[in-house]
Amino acid sequence: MLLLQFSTSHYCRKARLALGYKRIPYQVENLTPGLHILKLKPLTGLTTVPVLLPQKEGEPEAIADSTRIFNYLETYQNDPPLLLPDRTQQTQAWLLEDWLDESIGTATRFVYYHFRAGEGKSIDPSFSSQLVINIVRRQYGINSATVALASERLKNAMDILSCWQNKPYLVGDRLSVADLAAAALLSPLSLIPEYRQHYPWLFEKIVTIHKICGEKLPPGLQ
Ligand SMILES: N[C@@H](CCC(=O)N[C@@H](CS)C(=O)NCC(=O)O)C(=O)O
Repeated sequence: MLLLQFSTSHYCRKARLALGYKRIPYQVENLTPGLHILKLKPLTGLTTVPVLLPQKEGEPEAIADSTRIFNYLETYQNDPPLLLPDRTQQTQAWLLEDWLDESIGTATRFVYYHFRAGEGKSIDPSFSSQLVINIVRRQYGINSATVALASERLKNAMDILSCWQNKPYLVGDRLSVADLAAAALLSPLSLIPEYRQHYPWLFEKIVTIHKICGEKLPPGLQ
């Protein structure tokens, strides 16, 4: 299998956690932001990574979107499962996964790129890094007002997810799509001191899940 990705994307990390959890061998191809559209548009009709290419006869040519990749991997190899046996719990896990994917992963992006352009500029002040950060900020409309909204959304998310502190998994008694989505989509916050100070439990969970999945720890937690 081949995973088309941006090396720094938290949505690509989400797909890698699932591949790692299932111990499915795969390779990655790192696309260049901007040029990625030329490759992705004809393949999937979309412009986003991750995209998984199973490269096997009888399998789809390309699967775009991290949630679809979860579903595909579950049918490709269901052991160990990403889904929970109890229907009600699995519904809860999908609801959390969707909320993390559509709302919280985006809020993380806003807060992270704002940090990297200001207080966290020293992490990589190089011209090329700051250029990419500024292109992303412009692409997504990241500014003080939208970052304030995203920060509030993240604060709310931390309250909702704080139940995780007292149990190993977000839903049920084994790892699910909800845990993988949370560990990946909140991982960019590992570089931001304010989040590290206020929510140490979150980063312990992120480390644990990365270890379970055999995935390299995100920057800030290595
Ligand atoms: N919901 C999508 C989101 C993927 C996404 O936003 N990917 C970003 C990188 S983090 C991307 O490819 N952006 C490039 C673009 O939109 O052209 C998923 O789960 O795969």
